[in-house]
Parts: sequence; C-alpha cells; structure tokens
Amino acid sequence: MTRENVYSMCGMCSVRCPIVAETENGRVVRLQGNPHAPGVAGSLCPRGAAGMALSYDVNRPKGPLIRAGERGQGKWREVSWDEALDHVAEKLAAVTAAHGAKSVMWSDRGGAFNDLTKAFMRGLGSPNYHTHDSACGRNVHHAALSLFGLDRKDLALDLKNARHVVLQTRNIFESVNVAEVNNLLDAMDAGCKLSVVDIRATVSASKADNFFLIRPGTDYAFNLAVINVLLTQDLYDNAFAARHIDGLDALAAFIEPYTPVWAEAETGIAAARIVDLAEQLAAAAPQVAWHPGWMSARYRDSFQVAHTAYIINALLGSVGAKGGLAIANCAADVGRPELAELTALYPKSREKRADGAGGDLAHIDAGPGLFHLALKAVASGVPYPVKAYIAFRHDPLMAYPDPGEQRRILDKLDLMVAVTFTWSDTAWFSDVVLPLSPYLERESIVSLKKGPRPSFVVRRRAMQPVHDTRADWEIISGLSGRLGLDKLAFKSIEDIWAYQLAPSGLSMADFAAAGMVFLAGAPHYRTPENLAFKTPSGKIEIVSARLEKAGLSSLAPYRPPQAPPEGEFRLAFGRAVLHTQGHTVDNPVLFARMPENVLWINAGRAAALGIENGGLATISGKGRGGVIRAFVTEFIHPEAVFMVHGFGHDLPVEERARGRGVADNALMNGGLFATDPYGGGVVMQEHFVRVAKA
Ligand SMILES: Nc1nc2c(c(=O)[nH]1)N[C@H]1C(S)=C(S)[C@@H](COP(=O)(O)OP(=O)(O)OC[C@H]3O[C@@H](n4cnc5c(=O)[nH]c(N)nc54)[C@H](O)[C@@H]3O)O[C@H]1N2
Ligand SMILES: Nc1nc2c(c(=O)[nH]1)N[C@H]1C(S)=C(S)[C@@H](COP(=O)(O)OP(=O)(O)OC[C@H]3O[C@@H](n4cnc5c(=O)[nH]c(N)nc54)[C@H](O)[C@@H]3O)O[C@H]1N2
Ligand code: SF4
Ligand SMILES: [Mo]
Repeated sequence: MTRENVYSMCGMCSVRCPIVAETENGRVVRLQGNPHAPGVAGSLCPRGAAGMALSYDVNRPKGPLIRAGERGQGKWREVSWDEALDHVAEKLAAVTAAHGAKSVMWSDRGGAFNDLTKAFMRGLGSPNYHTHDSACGRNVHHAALSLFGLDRKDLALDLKNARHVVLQTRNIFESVNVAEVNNLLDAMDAGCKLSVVDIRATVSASKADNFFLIRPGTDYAFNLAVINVLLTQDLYDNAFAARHIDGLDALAAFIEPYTPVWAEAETGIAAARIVDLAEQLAAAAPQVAWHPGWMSARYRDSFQVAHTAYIINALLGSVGAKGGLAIANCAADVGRPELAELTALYPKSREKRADGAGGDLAHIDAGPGLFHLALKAVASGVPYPVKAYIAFRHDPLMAYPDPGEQRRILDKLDLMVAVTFTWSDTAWFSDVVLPLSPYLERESIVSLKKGPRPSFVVRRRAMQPVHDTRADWEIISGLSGRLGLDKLAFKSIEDIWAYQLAPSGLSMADFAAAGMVFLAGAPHYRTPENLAFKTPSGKIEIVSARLEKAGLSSLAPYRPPQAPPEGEFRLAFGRAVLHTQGHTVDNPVLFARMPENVLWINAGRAAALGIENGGLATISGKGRGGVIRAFVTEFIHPEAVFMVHGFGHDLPVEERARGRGVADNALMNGGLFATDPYGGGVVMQEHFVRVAKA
C-alpha cells in the first residue's frame, strides 16, 4: 500500500484553512488541519471533515453538460470537454463580436485565488469582473476603505493576543474560521473577555462575559453611544488620536445627542451596561478587537455599523496594535518579493463598468464591483448590453434576493455558463455546466496570505478526479487557448507556479516541509510611530472626501429601523456550524447531521400564535412561503425570526436536500436592487414575514 500526506487547503468554505490529506493508494482516507499552520494546529471544522463525502458524492455533475431543453428545465446533453470548451469559446467570441468584450460578465467567490480569474477577464478585455461580496462583506470593506484607505482584509484581528473581543453581528463559534476559533479560545483561557452583541443567543453568546440581546437593526445606535461614552468620559487613547485620527472634533460634535440613555430606548440595552462596556474596553485597550462584522449585507445602515466599530477600535488605539486590529503585512512589508501577478499579463480594461462601481458610483471599489447592480444592467441594457455571464463558483440564485426576478433577468442572456463542483440553482439554469473538480482533486495557483506573519499558500491535488471534472486553471487555460489568450494558455500548473514564484526565488520544494512558506520568522506588528494609512491625509479619516464627493455625509444621522408591521416579524438569517451557504445541504455526511433549517421564534410570540417548539409553522412574505419546524426560545428578540441560510432546495438532482426547510432569499421578493448607499451591500434584512401555526 502507498501512503502519502499531501498538504493542501480546505475548500468547504471561503475560509480555505490549511489542511493535510492522508492518502492510501491514491485515495484520500483522512483529513486534518495542517499542524504547521498557526492557529489551525491540526483542527478542522465539521464541514472541513466532510470533504471526502463531497468527492465521493454521486449527486454532483460528473462531466460537462450542454443544455438540451429550456433554461431551468434540466434537460442536458453530455458532451466531451473539447466540445464544451469549443462551444463556450465560440459563443463568447460571437457575443464579443456583436456587442464588444464588455458585454461579458463574470462572478466568483473572490478570495485567495482570484488573480487567475481576474486575469482571464482582463485578457477578454471586459471590466465586468465581480465577486459575491455585495452579498457578504462589501459594507465592511468600504468602511475600512473610507477610514483607513485599506482593504477590510488589511486589518487582521489579532485574537490570540487580545484582552477584550467584541463580536457584533459575528458568530465566531458557529460561522467558523478555524484559526480564529482556536486563537480566541486561547486568548480566553489567558483571561481575554468576550462581549457579544446579537439578536439571539448563539454559541458565541453562551461563552460571553457580556451578552447584549439587541433590538434588530439598531447596532448603529449602540455603537454611537459607546463612542459618546469614550469621548465624553475621556476614556479614549488621546496620544493615538492626536497622532492618527483626523476629524475628532467633528466626531465629538456629531455624537453629542447619542447618549447611552438615548440608545437604551432604541436598542433595548440598559444605558448603564453600555457605559460599563465602554469602561471595560478602555481598561483593556489597546488589546481590544471589536469585530467590524463579516456578513454585513443586512441593513441600509450596515456600513455605519462597521464604520463606527472601526472608529471605536481607533479611539481605543487598537488599530495596528498587537492584540487589536493588527496591520496584515504583505510580502514587501516584511522585506520579501511579492508573487508575480497573473493579472499583469494583460492590461486593465478602460471601459466603464456596467454596475457603475468606480464610475457613477465613484465611492465604490471597482475591483470586485457590485454583482446585483450588474444584473440591473443585464435587465435594462443600460449603460450597455451585457449578454454573456460566467458564474464561476457562485450561486446567485441562492445568494441574492428574489430568485424569480433573477431568472427573468438571466433569461435575457445569450450565454450563461456555470463552473461548479456541486449542483446549484444557478448551474441548473445555465446553458453550459463545466464541472470543477472538488478541492481534494485539484490544485490552485499560489496565493499570498496576508497577516502579521504573512505566508505563501497553495492547494495541492491530493487525488486524481473521481469523475470527468477539471481544475479551475485547466478550464481557464482551455478557454484561453481557444480565445487566443496565449499568455494564459498554460500547459501545466507547474508553469503557473514557476511564473508566480519567479521574483521570490522560491520553488515548490520550499512548500514541502510545512505546506506553506512563511515570509517572516515571527509576527510583525506596527508601533504607533510606524503606522501610516492609505488615505489622502495618511491619517484615519472620520470625514472621507470620497464619500462627501458622492453626496454622502461621512457621519450619517441615525435613522431608526422600520418597525415590523403589526403581527409580522423581521426576517433574520445566518449560518450554522454544520453547513456552508447553500452548497453542503446535499452532502451526505452533513445532511445526516442537519437535514433542514428551523425557525427561531420568541417564546412569547410563539405562544400567542399557538406555535409549539418542534411544531410546524408556515412562513410567508411577498407572495412566497413555506413550512418550517419551529424552534421556540426565550433567546431571540421578539421582533425577529431567524433561519439558517441555504436550505429550501428543489432541484431533482439534489435528492437529499430537496424539499427540506425554507430558503430565506425566496422571502425577499422585490429586494434584489435594495442597496446600502455607502457600502454597496445588498440590503437583505429589511424584509418582513408572517408566521402561523401550520
Ligand atoms: N439570503 C441570504 N443570502 C446570502 C447569505 C445569507 O445568509 N442569506 N449569505 C451571503 C454570504 S455571507 C455569502 S459569502 C454568499 C455565498 O454565495 P456563494 O458564493 O454563491 O455560495 P456557495 O454556496 O459557497 O458557492 C456557490 C457555488 O460555488 C461552488 N463552490 C463553493 N465553494 C467552493 C470552493 O471553495 N471552491 C470552488 N471551486 N467552488 C466552490 C459550489 O459548487 C457552490 O454551488 O451568499 C450570501 N447570500
Ligand atoms: N459554518 C459556517 N461557517 C462559515 C460560513 C458558513 O457558511 N458556514 N461562511 C463563511 C462566510 S462566507 C461568512 S461571510 C462568515 C459569516 O460570519 P458571520 O457574519 O458571523 O455569520 P452570520 O451567521 O451570518 O451572522 C452572525 C450573527 O449575526 C446575527 N444578527 C442578525 N441580525 C443582527 C442584528 O441586527 N444585530 C446584531 N448584532 N446581530 C444580528 C445573527 O443572529 C448571527 O448570529 O462565516 C464564514 N464561516
Ligand atoms: S472553516 Fe471549516 S469548512 Fe471552512 S475552510 Fe476551514 S475547515 Fe474548511
Ligand atoms: Mo460570506
């Protein structure tokens, strides 16, 4: 028997934890976290542990398919890879000839490996590259950009060294990033305090020193009151503020009316507790990490929540600090050469983006754009026709509101291609399905993992594909070769790695010992003296010229959330530890452990409706509805009901998941284009539903 340990990276969610895959005779038999990766230290979350079940699942697409019936009808013709790639290349060429390269759009999950996908769009000559982030962290990103001139990921929460961590709309122990979980647990063992602000008692809340059950949609009021206390009681870091914060006077004037007593009426949290929290944080400063949020596509003021969370960190001097929001270093920051960029192979398109990012929406980062607003362009043909769409590892029909409206829009396309390893609603609606090898069966390009101690990471193929599927680089090289993009028509992954690593002098042999290459011996932190920001002034800008120019006041007056109409509930959603978004429900191992979502409902309101714990309830909103099992609890705010996102599948190919639970995004009809004006995130938590005993 041949045994081998292959260092690789998990692909069960967008976190991409370093792993080691144990193989026997070319098959993966066991998965563990990479023991050399700091924070990960051998651990995996339950989804990561279910990775083999993905590879050996019989329900996933097993070879390329071209649509034979109507869109969404599920009639397919099985074709060879050559035929599938020829077909896609011909259609792309036809659309480009008729409408220009800009009429092709793309979306993917962003993250570590998108240098290659972005390069392909550059090669085509289209500006319309998107990630899924307008349905995830865009609001947080834009808050970081306006205050610091930095990307959200340029600030790394140094949980391991923190003395007080605040989780607001962030359920770290269920919406998992393995290293974050381990680092926070280590810090708590060493005495770090945890405060949780949530609308329901999560696993994270159960471990908290302070739990604030907040009225849904009022986090901005909470944060303003914390700032009020820090400033009026002089609990902030004066020296840090004097050196690094621009606009403190404007902030002080702005927060005057937002006292803890005022916030109590909005949030339902006692004024004395808000004051107490501010005092606790000041005592732990600067080793404080107030999480700015992650899945923040929720409210029309979600940007402001993240913005004020960052401001609180700044007032506590924790921005850039060890144990706070440390600056995530790139290779150059620690004196090492960067990777050669694949995007450098082709020039950036000079065309205006269809979604308006960086153009009419000048304050929106053009890099990943705003996917949902690109759909608006597909619908209207304004500013120009968009006729081809490649959904590359993205399932917008599950991940954005109003799938019915989306289907009507997508049906206007001349070409829709899905590159995916599982079935998804989006793949089912496409013209061509190009099946991607699951992560254990493919390798990735090399990627820089920024952090206090940056590293180069890479996914290695742990086994050969079980079915007739291909790696992303193989699909992109195959299309590039057919479209005359010779620089991207790589013959092997080794060629790509060699290109990327050339400036560094490293080779793949350097990844052998740990599965990754550390670019520094130890974490590098900035001192307040050597901290600089990428804003025009080089300081943390409370008032952002970029926002003001767009007609948005940097310090937005608080507007209370709309109260749910009489008898209705706000629809809230989030993750569970056993599933990733919509694509693991059909995974046999994970399905067995969590086959459906349930509806969290407040005990008092459930009693009034005659709904019992474990009983069935109907939920309906905007013409859609479903039946779901009730989870009756004291520990959710009475104004909201909560469900885990990603359920309610109805494809015949998703045998297990089909008909189980309810899809949250289907209850958001009419909400596809509702956008946070500051941050660009789609507004998903401003929908109301009716609930009744079934
Ligand atoms: N209503 C509602 N909408 C939401 C959310 C919500 O809670 N409620 N959550 C939002 C959030 S936070 C996000 S991030 C988005 C997620 O939205 P998506 O990015 O669309 O979510 P996934 O289901 O993770 O991935 C989509 C497809 O990509 C493939 N895939 C998944 N992971 C990988 C991978 O690691 N590698 C490759 N190659 N392919 C992969 C799978 O085949 C899957 O069908 O949805 C957002 N939309
Ligand atoms: N198990 C698992 N882990 C994951 C993922 C996954 O799919 N599954 N996906 C990954 C991805 S892509 C992302 S973006 C992250 C998301 O990580 P998080 O952003 O932490 O995830 P969520 O579970 O969407 O939301 C966190 C909490 O927000 C609460 N919440 C809802 N409304 C409000 C409100 O008005 N105020 C406050 N204070 N709280 C509110 C919810 O009750 C929920 O507990 O998780 C990552 N990790
Ligand atoms: S958090 Fe879990 S599923 Fe996500 S990459 Fe890490 S081990 Fe995999
Ligand atoms: Mo996300």
